[in-house]
Amino acid sequence: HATIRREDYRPPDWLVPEIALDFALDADVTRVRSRLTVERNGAHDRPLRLDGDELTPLNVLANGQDVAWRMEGPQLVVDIEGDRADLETEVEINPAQNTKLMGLYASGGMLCTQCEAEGFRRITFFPDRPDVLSRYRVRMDADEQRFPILLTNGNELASGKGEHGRHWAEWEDPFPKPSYLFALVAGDLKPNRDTFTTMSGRKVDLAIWVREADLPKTGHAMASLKAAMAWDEKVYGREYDLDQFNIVAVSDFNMGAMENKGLNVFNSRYILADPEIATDADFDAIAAVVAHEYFHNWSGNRVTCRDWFQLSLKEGFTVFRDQSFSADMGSAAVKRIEDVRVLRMAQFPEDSGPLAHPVRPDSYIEISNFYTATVYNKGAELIRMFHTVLGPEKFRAGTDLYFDRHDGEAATCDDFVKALEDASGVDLSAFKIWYSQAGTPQVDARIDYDADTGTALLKLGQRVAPTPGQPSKAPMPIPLRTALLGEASGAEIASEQLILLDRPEQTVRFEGLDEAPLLSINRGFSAPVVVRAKRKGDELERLAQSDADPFARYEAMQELAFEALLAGARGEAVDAEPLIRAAGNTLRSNELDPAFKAEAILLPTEAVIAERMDVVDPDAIHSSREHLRHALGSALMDDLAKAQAADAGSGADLSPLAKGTRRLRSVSLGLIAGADQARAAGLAKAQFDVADNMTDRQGALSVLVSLDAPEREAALTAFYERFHEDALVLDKWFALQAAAQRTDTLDQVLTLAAHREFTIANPNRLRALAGTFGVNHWAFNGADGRGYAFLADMIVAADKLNPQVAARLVPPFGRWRRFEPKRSALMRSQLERIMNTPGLSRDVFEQVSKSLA
Ligand code: DPP
Ligand code: ZN
Repeated sequence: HATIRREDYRPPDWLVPEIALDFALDADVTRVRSRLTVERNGAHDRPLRLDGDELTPLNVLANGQDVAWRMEGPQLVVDIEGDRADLETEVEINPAQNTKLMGLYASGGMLCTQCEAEGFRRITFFPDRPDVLSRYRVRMDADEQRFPILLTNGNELASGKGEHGRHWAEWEDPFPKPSYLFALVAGDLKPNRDTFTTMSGRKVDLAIWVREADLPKTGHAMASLKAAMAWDEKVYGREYDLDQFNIVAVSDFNMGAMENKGLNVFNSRYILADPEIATDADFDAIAAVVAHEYFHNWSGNRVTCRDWFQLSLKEGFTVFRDQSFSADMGSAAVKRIEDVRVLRMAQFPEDSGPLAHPVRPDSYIEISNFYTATVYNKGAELIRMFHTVLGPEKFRAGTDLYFDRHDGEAATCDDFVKALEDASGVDLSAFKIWYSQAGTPQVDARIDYDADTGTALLKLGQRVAPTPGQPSKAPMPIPLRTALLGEASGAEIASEQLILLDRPEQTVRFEGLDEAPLLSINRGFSAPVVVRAKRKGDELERLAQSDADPFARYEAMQELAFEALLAGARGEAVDAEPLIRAAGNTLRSNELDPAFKAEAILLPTEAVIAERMDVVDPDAIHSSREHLRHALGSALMDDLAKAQAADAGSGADLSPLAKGTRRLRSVSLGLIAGADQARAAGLAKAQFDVADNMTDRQGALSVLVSLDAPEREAALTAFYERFHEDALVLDKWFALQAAAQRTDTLDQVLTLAAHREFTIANPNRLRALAGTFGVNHWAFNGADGRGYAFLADMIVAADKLNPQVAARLVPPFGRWRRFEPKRSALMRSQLERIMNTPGLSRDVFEQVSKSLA
């Protein structure tokens, strides 16, 4: 399998300013005829090379004449006379047998496409790279009864009836776009229609297309879309540019959603919601993903990527944009905590393991493997640092210039930074190392205080551990929002400043202090780093109580929890009292909102604790965490019971207060269960039984699944009977059981894998069972290695159908070097078993070979 390198980038030999596609659609045999207008790009005599994947040309014509052509591997190669030609090809494809879900495929009776990153080459021969931008004209022809709705990018020009019960439609997309943004949908769909009037007064027709029965569940997605359109006008000055905007929900989808120009295609889990079937977190995720895909219309579509190494140009920026949108729609503080939690759970392990890569990778074997937390979430943190350093006005001037300068172009990460620099007059060149250097920096901080002179010296140091291909690291610019609090007063005695740590070691001096300082550093998580601060005895407890920055306050609670958890995991004496006092004060506070309280008392996950251990012993980590849950639960039982009993009102109330109250209910229930299983089982079953919403129901069940109580089976059965016909809710039923903290979780997962409703062909179902189990730290890492064997079996089986989704299951194995020797060997042998499987895909090969390297 060949490695593609960023340094090998060359501009395309041939451009394709126009393409006309003609689809005779059918589930089993779809005929695709395409006519490309090709133009030689620069002076050269190289042939036209068109990418194909599992395609056989039935017919190739140049300027209407037969022409000599050849296949070189999967590529169609044609020698073209002159600098311009019309190149026609014809192929037949089989959507029903397309289990990779890339290109044109069938899902639940409809036909749909996924082309990012390299799926268009499975539909027709084309230079399938993002720097070839074309104007598309598309004709679709299909059986009217089976496929009454025909959609593609842009605007519809004409439609009509054909013979033999067929009908057709012709569309045109006026905006040149790369092939990865092409989309087509044909099916029996019904629209939820609405309109949006843009800031310049243009009316846009909006439609969300779903199966008729799902129409009542599209209201939240539509409201989110309209909010996102208004927000992008207000915050970024970006207006929508077509007369229509269509979204289609499909139930078989590799990703979350896809930003195809004017025709977003969504995994149905990010569209369909009502309080009966969707949790508050689902509602929030829908708003975020709808906004994300909409925001791509500018950050990704109008300005696209030159090559796939620049993926973070659109993804990091667009994640930052959707995070800011969600922050503005609800509690910014809680949103920031959630985003950092995701970063720590998904990105930090990536950055410290064998699959570590920079935000702008240098090489890949299969680009699908680089839709990662590093490219997305660390990429967003990088954009956030630009925003922090420049301030909102200069940042906005920079993005205005970026969109203006590169509209209609395929740009690079360097182009983005250059636009920020040119608009702001600020030199950001030092920050570019964040694009190229992998690994999470560790910042060490210590304060030396001299009471006589009222002076404090903040001593900072940084280092980045080696990552694959990058044995030695350079210092990085790390912006740290920092303040000092008085040890006695708790007041801010040195107001917040932005410290730029850009050398290996640095000292910052504070003067005129009249009391000993406490250090509040990396407020708001201003840099994506690990901070190790040398703390005084009760410093964390004081910060947890007094810090005015909500993130720093949360962080102090997390650090208190870590101190206890790590001591327990190492077999040392545990002092849980500081955390118990801080959590008690948090629960009893009249100022803090319930959503913040829930975040603050939530213990770090076992996988995150493992990240902090030199040698991972999952049993020791699990028992340490269980002990701490027990200690917290017993000490705070009354406060927790009160929070669990709090009335959140109607399940239809999606206000921040109602959502926060529900969240705190279930988090409290989890801690109660740590101390008193029987009491928790009773409370959980009651919460489950009276619930009028999925948040309370799922929250109760997520606690019950780990208990040995009759209520467990009763609730699981009731849940199944009520919801088994709803695929998205059934996914929850599978996932909840795969996440259970029990000694028999693997056995239950094996039983579920044989359940008649389980299938590896549906990505959501596979992720619900195998994906969830893979991140169930204690169960997956069972000492006998059967968990490893199960996941390896799943990867091998899924790889035969859908390599992209199979490869996503590999990362938990990448931790093998960190584990105690027995588990380490067991994990490694499963990786080797996968590696030795005949016919392994490029996707899984890359992830497994890198994990073993
Ligand atoms: N659909 C994916 C996303 O929006 C890839 N573009 O992030
Ligand atoms: Zn995206």
